[in-house]
Amino acid sequence: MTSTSSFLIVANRLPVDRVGEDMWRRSPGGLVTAIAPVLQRREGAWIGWHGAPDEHLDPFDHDGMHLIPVPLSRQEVELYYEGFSNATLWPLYHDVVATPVYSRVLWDAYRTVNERFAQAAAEAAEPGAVVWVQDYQLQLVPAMLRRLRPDLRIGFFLHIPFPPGELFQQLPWRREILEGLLGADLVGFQRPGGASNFVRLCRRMLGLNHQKHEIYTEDGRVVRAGSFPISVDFSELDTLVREPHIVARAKEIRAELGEPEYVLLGVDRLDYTKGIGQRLKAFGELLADRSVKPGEAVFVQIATPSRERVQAYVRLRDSIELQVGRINGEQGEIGQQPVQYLHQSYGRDELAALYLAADVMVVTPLRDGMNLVAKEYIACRHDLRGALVLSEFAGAADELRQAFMVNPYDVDGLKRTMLAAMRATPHDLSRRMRSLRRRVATYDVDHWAREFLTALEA
Ligand code: GDG
Repeated sequence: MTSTSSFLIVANRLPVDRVGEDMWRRSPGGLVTAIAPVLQRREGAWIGWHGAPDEHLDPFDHDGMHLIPVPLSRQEVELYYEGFSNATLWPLYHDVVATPVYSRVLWDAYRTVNERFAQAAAEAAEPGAVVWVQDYQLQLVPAMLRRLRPDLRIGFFLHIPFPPGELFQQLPWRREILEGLLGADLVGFQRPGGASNFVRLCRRMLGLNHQKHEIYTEDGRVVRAGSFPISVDFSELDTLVREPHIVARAKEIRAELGEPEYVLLGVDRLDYTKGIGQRLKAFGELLADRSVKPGEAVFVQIATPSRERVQAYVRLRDSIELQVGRINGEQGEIGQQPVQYLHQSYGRDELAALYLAADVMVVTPLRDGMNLVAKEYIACRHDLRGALVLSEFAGAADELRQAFMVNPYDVDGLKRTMLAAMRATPHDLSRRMRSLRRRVATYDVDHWAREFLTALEA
């Protein structure tokens, strides 16, 4: 019998990575940074997969957090995680920019694994506990958990976009997903549009009445939907980039790149939703038509390896690497490659130094729940220099109005905007950056977690 907690996080992954036999390190990333302090304060527990298939682990403590591992078999990783989560839901929720796979075998695995997470949460929660379920991999958990434990207060937050009905209706299990989410007391989305899509679908598909964002369920409950835009730990990044070793490293990066006039930067998981091909195409054309002179600018693209066993990601990698090779082959010179492509992941410090070294941060997703990279860049630019080029299709576009906004599907528009960002005056840049920083400093990740939990417990 494990001990029970009054506050639980349920997420696909535990907030730790293994760094050796029984040695763990807190994973990087906003969610963990945001939630860890809340968890420590409330002596809560985190339920999630520990990252290794076919392995059962007992609950353990790390860094003041109680962690409860949920086992997944190798086949479940393939069917539930790589399959239904990342080959069905991920593309469907991102405007079908890749074709979703609809397979009953994948769905069955998704249901089975969601049931296991719900069971684990039901066992770990003390009477009346608050349970916060995270993201698209676990959309059935709220209803499954409520069936097991009607006494709990259950919140759900979706980190990715929630699509309009025209797309969502493709899903053969659309009713089951909506009913799964309705098990929560509060369903949170990144943008107001996601919340409205959800409410409308509940009316249209399930015939439920609602008033604004309060939905009345058949069992007489009221489920609230709302938007809670996630953010970054502004002050942590702001402090980090002022450290001498980061400042020195940023200078060194520019020197290693050959002291170009402009450094452009992209930082993304290698994912087809991020619009990496679109921005490279625009940059390649700027070089080809000599709007940007040889040697004048370098584009650094960090593409962190991601979901490498999912077919669409294998194809994407090939196509990006072909594109980079073409641009460098046609526009480069000996000792001078206009695109520096790095298919690797980096430590926090190196990333911060890159943000500080970049004149233009290029964030061009075709669809994105929020996009934390855009906010991280802003948090790092206390010097009020640097330009953010930002896609209209990122959740962050709602808040970051002073960025150089683009439609990533419009190559000419993208070229014009990237050039405008490069050529902007210091006065224009500092005016924009000051206002962007005010926004991100006020609405940081701590604000996000507090807003959600206050609404859930109200
Ligand atoms: C999902 C939604 C939503 C990237 N490479 C490295 C590295 N990163 C870090 C970035 C940033 C995070 O990963 C990526 O966050 P994003 O928000 O940009 O994108 P997703 O991974 O797609 O996140 C998204 C988010 O959830 C939160 O709700 O905003 O819309 O898709 O923090 O810095 N970090 C390190 N090394 C790398 O190489 N250390």
